[in-house]
Amino acid sequence: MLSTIVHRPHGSPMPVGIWLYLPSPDLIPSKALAPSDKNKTPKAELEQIPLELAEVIPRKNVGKAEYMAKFPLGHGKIPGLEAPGLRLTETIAIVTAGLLGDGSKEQEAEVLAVMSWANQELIQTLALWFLPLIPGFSDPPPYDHAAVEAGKVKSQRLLTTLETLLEGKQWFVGNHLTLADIMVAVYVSRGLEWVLDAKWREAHPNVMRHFSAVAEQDAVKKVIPQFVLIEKETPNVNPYA
Ligand SMILES: N[C@@H](CCC(=O)N[C@@H](CS)C(=O)NCC(=O)O)C(=O)O
Repeated sequence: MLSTIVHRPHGSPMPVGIWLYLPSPDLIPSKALAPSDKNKTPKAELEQIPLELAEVIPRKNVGKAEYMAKFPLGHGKIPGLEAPGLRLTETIAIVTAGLLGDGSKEQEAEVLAVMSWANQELIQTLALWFLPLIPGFSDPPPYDHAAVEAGKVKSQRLLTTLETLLEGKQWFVGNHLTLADIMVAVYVSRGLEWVLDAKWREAHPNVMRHFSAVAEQDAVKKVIPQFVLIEKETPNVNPYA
């Protein structure tokens, strides 16, 4: 299983006693972290990295003050990683920290490119669409009907690109699962939970084939046994009105 990930040539295992600050189990996809294995993420599972997860939901004021004091650069956005002598925010830094083994520079660069696109473009754009429609936050993001519509249009454009890129391809880079696949699939899952409904899924077979292939990996299933897929797109209505 370890060989399916592109590794850093000079990496070393992360020491024990790592805390990864993630959203609460009542937010998907982290929801699934709770019942099966509270102390893992798919990447940690694949790489046998011991982790302890701390729940933080800044928008619900859960652990927010402590989190912000520990990770000022994060400005209340998760994730954050704490290890002996190390406090990190920024997803790309966190998921690439502690990778082991060897891997070609070319593939590593390709994996990083997809991860950066997923992290900076895909999830941030998708969030413009679905985040303001999520009920139950004590500190919700501002709702603006036109901004949500614009986020939807922009998301659809990115997802069309994803659909095209995945035509005839099982994995993003090379012939194996990499962190790029996990990251894209987990970010797509945020959309699937709230806005990418049954009709959308039918129209995007390549994205869904890729998503299912990642979701069916043992290491992913162990941490996220069940992704939540919405049947009907959450309408663009202020849930706090
Ligand atoms: N640049 C940061 C962005 C992190 C980020 O956007 N986190 C999202 C969750 S995936 C978040 O905390 N969103 C809550 C919000 O926007 O209020 C990174 O790469 O880690």
